[in-house]
Amino acid sequence: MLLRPRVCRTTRAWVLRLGSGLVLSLAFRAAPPARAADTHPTQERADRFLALVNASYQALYYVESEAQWKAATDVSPAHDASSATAGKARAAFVGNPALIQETKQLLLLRRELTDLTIRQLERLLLIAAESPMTNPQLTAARIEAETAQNSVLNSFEFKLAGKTVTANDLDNLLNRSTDLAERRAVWEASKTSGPALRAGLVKLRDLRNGVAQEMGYSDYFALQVASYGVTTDEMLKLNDDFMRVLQPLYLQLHTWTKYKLAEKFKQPVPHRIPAHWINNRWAQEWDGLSEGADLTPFFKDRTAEWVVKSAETFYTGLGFPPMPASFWPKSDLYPVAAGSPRKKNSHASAWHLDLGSDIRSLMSVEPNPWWFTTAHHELGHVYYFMGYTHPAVPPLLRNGANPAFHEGFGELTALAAAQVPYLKSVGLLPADFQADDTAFLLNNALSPGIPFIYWSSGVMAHWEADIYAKNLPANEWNKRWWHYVGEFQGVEAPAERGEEFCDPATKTHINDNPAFYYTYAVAQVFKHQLHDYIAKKILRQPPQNCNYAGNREVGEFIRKIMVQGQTADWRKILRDATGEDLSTRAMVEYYAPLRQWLEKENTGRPIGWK
Ligand code: X8Z
Ligand code: ZN
Repeated sequence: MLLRPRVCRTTRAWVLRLGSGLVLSLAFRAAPPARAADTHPTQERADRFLALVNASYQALYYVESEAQWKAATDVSPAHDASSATAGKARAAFVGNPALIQETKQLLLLRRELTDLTIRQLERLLLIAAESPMTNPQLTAARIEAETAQNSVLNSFEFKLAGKTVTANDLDNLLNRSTDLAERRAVWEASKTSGPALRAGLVKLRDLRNGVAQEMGYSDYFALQVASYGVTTDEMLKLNDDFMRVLQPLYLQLHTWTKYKLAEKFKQPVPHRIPAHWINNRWAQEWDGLSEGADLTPFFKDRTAEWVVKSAETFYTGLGFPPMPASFWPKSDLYPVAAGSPRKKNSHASAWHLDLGSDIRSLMSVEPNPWWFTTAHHELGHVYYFMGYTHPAVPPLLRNGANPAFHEGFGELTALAAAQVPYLKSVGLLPADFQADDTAFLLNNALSPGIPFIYWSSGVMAHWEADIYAKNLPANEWNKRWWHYVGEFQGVEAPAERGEEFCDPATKTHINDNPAFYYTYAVAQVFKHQLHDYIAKKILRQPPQNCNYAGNREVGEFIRKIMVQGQTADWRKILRDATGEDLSTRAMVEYYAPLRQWLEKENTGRPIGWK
């Protein structure tokens, strides 16, 4: 949990049975293994050290991941206790002061080391910084507090009118209810986990900051952005730039949406959109408003199993191997049967348990468009795990080039699977389906598309920076949260929300993947760059209307990025693949045709909420 908390277990893995010719045939260019005759003594020292560290890290990682998997899929005091114990065992190794000291000493001699070696050592310091045993009491306290928080989060029971409801139930109700009183009750029920999680989060803020400070970081946010090689201010500026560039489109979408919702609910047009009018519990995406692109009816005869299988077919069609056979029996893919006492985490995640071939996903898939998208996202992670699991990538570097690459592959998969020609080719849409291109582009812009940026780059990034980097007093947390929701998203709570609620804590990541969420915004931008390249340069089709299905050249393009894992700087990997630095260009171009349409629709309406 501590290394890379649970949402997408992007750091976990090892020697996948490279069953596929595809993965084996890689033209992988890592640093060549050093030969005894010409190896410098410092390099030899580092090689011996890293051989031991990689093997032990991988072994302890598996023990911890297995314990965390049990705790997340079947919450119980015994599973929590095992998870905390396994976490402490791993910390005792990766955070060991002798290990930290040797890593630092070797890094002082970096001129005598290969690039691959330096990358492993730097990564090791980041891993150690999550659980530094220079302060064993602090690290143990953090592990215990993280475990306790996950236990509350994963076993929380939502109640609606006195009855227990699942997260899927809440989402399904918000998707279909047109009764504002009912919607408000559902929305309020969805916020009841906040007070239960508040005390734990207050405690964790201090423990996380304390742990980060132990290794010289100013705070926990600074430690997390270090995996991109940037500072907190640089990361916030990057995200603010995304919002600035997309602002004209967002204001048009916001205006169109509030008029649409006011009409739907027969209400006056508000300045800001009431949160319970939107289907998503946090208004992070605005589903269900573009009727011409509603795929719900096409899932009527589909099963949840088909949904997951279709995501695997997306990849096998591109020339990737099937997932390891153990994925199916070991994963936990579907909702817990009604009436079962078992409690499991309700948020989708992908896990690389042994940094090898034990790859699993935790979901609660139902046959609907939302889970179709999410299953494709999760399998994007799975195929990245598989891609960088080979001998040329040491376990320490079996990870996304940066965290946004991982989320970006998930989102790229989801975007590609949302294209009309693709949906026809897999038979979800009938071959003679007459698509309204604008409706589909609008749907994409609403979910996840553009509002998501104001949620991720705006509310989530700034609020977490405030609590970690600026130590915002806990009695101001909820006020600041709703201030940002109003400022960035143009959304408001149905009524005043006092400090007792702790609404940010209702979002999974705030608890179990802290100071990470800006990653999803960077992933959106990155996803569009890859998609733009694939559509224009490989498929030679319009990015808004293209079909990846069965194209081996697309598979090869994706694979070449995936196989590198974290063995090269992410900026170089991106530039080598697309010829570009990180840029919103492709994202802006993707939605350009929609902006004109929205401007026409919004003629005469006041734009925005200020
Ligand atoms: O958490 C996720 C994935 C798992 S990494 C399902 N996502 C974010 C969220 O749900 O808030 C995907 C996009 C945003
Ligand atoms: Zn993900």
